[in-house]
Amino acid sequence: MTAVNSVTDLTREGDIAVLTIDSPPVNALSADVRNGLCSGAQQAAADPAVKAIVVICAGRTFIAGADIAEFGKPAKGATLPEIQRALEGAPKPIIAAVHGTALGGGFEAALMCHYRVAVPSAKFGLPEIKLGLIPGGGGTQRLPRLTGVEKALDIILSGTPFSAQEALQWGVIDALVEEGRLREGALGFARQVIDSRMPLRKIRDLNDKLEAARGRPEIFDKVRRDYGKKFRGFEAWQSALRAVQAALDLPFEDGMKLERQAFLDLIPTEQSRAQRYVFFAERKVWKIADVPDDTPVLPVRKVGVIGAGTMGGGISMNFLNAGIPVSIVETAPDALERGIGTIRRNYDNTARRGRLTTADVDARMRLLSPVIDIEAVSDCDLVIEAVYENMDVKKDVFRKLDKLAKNNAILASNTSYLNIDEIASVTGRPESVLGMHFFSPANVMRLLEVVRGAKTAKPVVATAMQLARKIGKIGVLVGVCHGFVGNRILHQRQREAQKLILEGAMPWDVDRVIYDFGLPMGPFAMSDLAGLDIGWSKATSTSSTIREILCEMNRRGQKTGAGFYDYDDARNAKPSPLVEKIILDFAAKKGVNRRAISDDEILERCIFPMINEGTKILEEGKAQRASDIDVVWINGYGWPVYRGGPMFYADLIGPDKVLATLRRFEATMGAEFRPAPLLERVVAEKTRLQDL
Ligand code: 3H9
Repeated sequence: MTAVNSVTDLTREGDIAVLTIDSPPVNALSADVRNGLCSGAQQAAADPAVKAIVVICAGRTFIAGADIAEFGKPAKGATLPEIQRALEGAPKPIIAAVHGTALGGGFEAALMCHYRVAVPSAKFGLPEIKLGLIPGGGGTQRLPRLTGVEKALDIILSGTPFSAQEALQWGVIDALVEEGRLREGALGFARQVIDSRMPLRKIRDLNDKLEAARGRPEIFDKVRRDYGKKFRGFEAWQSALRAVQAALDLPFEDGMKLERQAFLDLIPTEQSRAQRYVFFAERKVWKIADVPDDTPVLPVRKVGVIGAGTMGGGISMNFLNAGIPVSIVETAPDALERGIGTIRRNYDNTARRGRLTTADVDARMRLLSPVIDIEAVSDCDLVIEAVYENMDVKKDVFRKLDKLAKNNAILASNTSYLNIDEIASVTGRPESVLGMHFFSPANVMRLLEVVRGAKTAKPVVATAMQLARKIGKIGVLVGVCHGFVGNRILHQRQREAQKLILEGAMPWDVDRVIYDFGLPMGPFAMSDLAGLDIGWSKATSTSSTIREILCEMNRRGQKTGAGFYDYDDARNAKPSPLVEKIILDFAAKKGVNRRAISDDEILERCIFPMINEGTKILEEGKAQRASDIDVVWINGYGWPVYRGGPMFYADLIGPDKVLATLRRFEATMGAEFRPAPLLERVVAEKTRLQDL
């Protein structure tokens, strides 16, 4: 064995050279890996005893892409054209042997090889679009030549990996080899290449699939239609379309140049910087300063869910999907039946869309035990309370759970605002209590706030985080405070939105600004969707807010066909002249002198207090790091990923600007805008919020 460099070595098996890359954790194409790949291939090619070369990776995966952490830094090491010359231009056949995930630049390197083999569990993909980029190593030029333009566009724009079986079917790989025996399989394939004198197959020379798409602009029109909505606000996808178009229109080398330039142009954009930041942020959330990775976790074999309402049902589905049995508890049989019916219907709908088989649905439903008696959760390892949001009701449930739950069971509350420590205080085991705050719809939304109480034990925290991962959520550890991280910040925006419509804006003005900023909907459309009557009661309503007035008029949101907006039968929203009048009358009654409010003010009034609240949360230690706050807002509230989350966004526009604006607002509108001392410090020290 010869070491090519610190991460690559070369061995020989008879007349076949094996170039192995070993750069944990994911063999990303760092400068060292690029150098090793390049010189290793050159050395093997120069060896007269070698007739074919296998490129393979050690560890858990084939090259999983470029090293994202290197982007934006001065270029070092072998360039892509050099790698291309060393692989595709090699005078001897090169075979890529793939296991794990061949993604991005890793997949592109495999496409530079003459042949590809993979184990059945391998996956392939071009996820660059998720980083605000396009493939920059020839993916947009080579893939369409293999799969055809339509399939390639789908792979590039969705960024979703595909299986080795699909790769074989679409002509992306040449053979599947036995699982666990990649090296032997690849060597066997190489032998065949040598013995049958198979040619040096270069994808760049293939033309048939491109020919089939030439003169068919409707392919691109359809993709624009299909992806237009998904990519609202995103920039990179247009470059991806142009690059694939170039594969059709330009000679290969010119297409490569166009792709490369577009890739390089995207690297420094705010969108790509934000998306790369989010990539790392979503991986940092799992790291908890004082709960090391080796903290023991408690086995969770069975889960109890108290409450079969919308939240309880959605929460249960997460565990059923992961194969964990659930006992779901309601006090009344009809409520229980309704809850179970909703779960069944949700699954049936998914099956109708082809995303589950009926057998899958049945298997999940078999794991669900509907029960009336709370005693039934006494054998559960985790019990999640999802009852009415009221401290007394919750305390009552926890008193019962304390009596009947087994030793060491984790007792979790799904509260969205209430004090976990107070809830824990009614039990004799506060160390086993924590919050698991799911977001509605709980079976769909990716975010889970794991709320750590003052006494929550470390293994309990570690278990909740591990479970989050197991059920496909992104778990973010937060501390006890009103509304935790997400809703506490949301409150700032909601308050300003309400003030703005009194001062001069209309709900649809505020919503338009927030929507155009990139969120899925504005605060008023969101209220209409959720129902204006959450927490409202007719008995105590005194027409003291616009919301109360609307509820009193039975304008309670989409479900009643009217709220801040009027809705038609298809639930399309229209600005309501009646609501406009209600707002004007209400403002007049309050003696408010309405004024024109600019879109800029709407945005700053809604967003800057959120940023300020984020820094307060950090000051108080209720979130571990600024990027966790961003992960919460991206995954729980639809903050556009291309703006990186509120804290990252503050850095983009400048913390000094945020501070100055808050000070100006404070001077005219009061203490709600008073800047957090931490924000002042960041500005004074010229540091970044995202690094907190
Ligand atoms: C690209 O290739 C551009 C080209 O077209 C043009 C130029 C050639 N770079 O996710 P995990 C780290 S763009 C640097 O927890 P899993 C990650 O931060 C790139 N670091 O594991 C984490 O570090 P830590 C296209 C990376 O098993 C550790 O590895 N490729 C990279 O759940 C483990 O990661 C992609 O976008 C990277 N490329 O999933 C693929 N990838 O331990 C991105 C991972 O310190 N990667 N790390 O927290 C993934 O999708 C997943 O990481 C993967 C493994 C599926 C590979």
